[in-house]
Amino acid sequence: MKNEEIAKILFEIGDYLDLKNIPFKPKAYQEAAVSLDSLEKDVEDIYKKEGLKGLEEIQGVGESIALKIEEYLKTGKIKYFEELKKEKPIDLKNLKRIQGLGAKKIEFLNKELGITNVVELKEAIEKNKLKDLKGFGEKSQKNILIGISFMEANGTRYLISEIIDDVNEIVGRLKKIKEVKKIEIAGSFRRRKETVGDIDILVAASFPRKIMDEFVTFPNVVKIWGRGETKTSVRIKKGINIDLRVVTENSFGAALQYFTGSKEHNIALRILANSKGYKLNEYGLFKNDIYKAGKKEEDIYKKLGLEYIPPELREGRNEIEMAAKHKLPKLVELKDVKGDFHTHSSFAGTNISMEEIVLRAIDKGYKYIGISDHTKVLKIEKGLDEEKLKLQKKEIKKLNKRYGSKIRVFHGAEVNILKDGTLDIKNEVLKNLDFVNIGVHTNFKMGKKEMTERIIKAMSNPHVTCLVHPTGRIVNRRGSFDLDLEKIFQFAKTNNIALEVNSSDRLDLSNYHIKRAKEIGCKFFINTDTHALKQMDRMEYGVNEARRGWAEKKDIINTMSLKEIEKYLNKR
Ligand code: DGT
Ligand code: CA
Ligand code: CA
Repeated sequence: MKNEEIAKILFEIGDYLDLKNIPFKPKAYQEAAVSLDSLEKDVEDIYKKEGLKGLEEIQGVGESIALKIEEYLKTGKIKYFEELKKEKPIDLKNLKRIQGLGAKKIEFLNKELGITNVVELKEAIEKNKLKDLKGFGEKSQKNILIGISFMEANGTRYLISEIIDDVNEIVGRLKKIKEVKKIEIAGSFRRRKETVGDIDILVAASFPRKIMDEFVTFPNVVKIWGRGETKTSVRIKKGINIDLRVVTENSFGAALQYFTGSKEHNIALRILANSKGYKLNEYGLFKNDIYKAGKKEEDIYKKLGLEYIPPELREGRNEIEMAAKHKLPKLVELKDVKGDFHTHSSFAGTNISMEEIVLRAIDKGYKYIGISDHTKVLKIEKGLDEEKLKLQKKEIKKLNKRYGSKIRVFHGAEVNILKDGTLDIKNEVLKNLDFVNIGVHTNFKMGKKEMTERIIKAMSNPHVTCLVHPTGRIVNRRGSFDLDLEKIFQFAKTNNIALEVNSSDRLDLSNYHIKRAKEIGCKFFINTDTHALKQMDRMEYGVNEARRGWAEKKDIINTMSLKEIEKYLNKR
């Protein structure tokens, strides 16, 4: 699907127009980009079937943008975009990834200091040049530098959601080669790590050369790093590298184990194997040079006296010790999830109506669904005030009447935690909501003590159900608040406040924190934070993160039956 790549370009066109101080147009491009990115149909299909007219029916796409999409589909380029880039040779894409830098500031830095890319920006900061600029200063100079380091440290890794379509496409093509007997994705992808550095694909086959020959000609491949009998490495259009390894069927399980990693897990496993008189490598498990296992991964763990260890747990924490005692958690699964408590509707400004959310939830087989629009202070969307929440309550009642035999709709909100720890909706209204999510959306930069007190104060409100995206981090874009999480977790446990595992690019809480919070005894919601219908499907990423945090079904509140969850919510 080309939806995403076109959306990215439209977004960038908006940015360049913004730089040029052109009114209205930037927003139009960005709206079209968001709509294209969340579109479920393949834009190329739409164009093939319905032509330009079909494109114009996409929300936010008018004639001029439709023509540009057509041009891209036909030529792989948009001339207008190329010209804009030429006119303003600024590396907007990377500069914008730095936290705290928007188009306006970038334009200003370009005008004042001639900065066109990240390297030049860094040099300017090193020479202390930003500190005396209007609108910047010492503190913001420091923050920008932190933003650059964060980007540099994280920039070359990809979220699984960003690359999954490409990976599936390649695996699909490999499967079609008839010599391929078995195929698995190994590495960090199989461990469902939140970001992956490269993709490791493992194939069992007897004629590796034939497979390598075809692999390097796949349409997505843009560069060949190395090509051998058993291993070939390429780069695909998305920018990520793929290692393809071909092994024999007898070694497939051992190779899968080895290349799944993590390195730390493998080292610990090898030490255990040695202590039991075995030798373990990517070809198999051997005793006195005699092959004992290796065809199936499970057999290796079994022979070593271990319970099977799911890939998500293989991080070299204490999984081997627990597997030896047969005490691994029974990890939560996607199919255990019976509803979603973080969705944003058109009632507060998204493009999806409450009814669409409900229908989609029914479609997914959910037993219940929570609507949780933003409140007042948040101006990005039209944050709801007390009066609007009351109106929304009536609408939700209607939905429950209409769809009550299939699903229960819960009315909630995502209420802002203000700077002083109070909430931006009055208690008398909070009281009447079915659930109350609270989250920090403003004033991110606070001292650790202050921020911790702020959040704890907010959690002290008796109507609160769940603290959403507790640390504020966004993978690859922004670090977490300065926060005493241990305190927050203790308080949440004592006061029965749930914590969110947010399935969007936030992945917040992260797996380390989930594991720790679980040890303390906290409970969680896994939510999608949906702003576009398609995003309701990203529940699996939150489930992945929860699994990596050793969470079981009983730790996750939205795996309860409808009856149980009604009781749970009523207890507030
Ligand atoms: P990534 O790609 O950075 O997201 O992380 P991984 O875990 O996929 O790492 P990668 O692609 O370098 O290697 C894949 C797996 O191969 C890794 O998880 C474990 C195994 N492996 C690689 N190098 C070594 C090594 O030096 N020793 C051991 N024991 N295992 C290794
Ligand atoms: Ca890898
Ligand atoms: Ca690799």
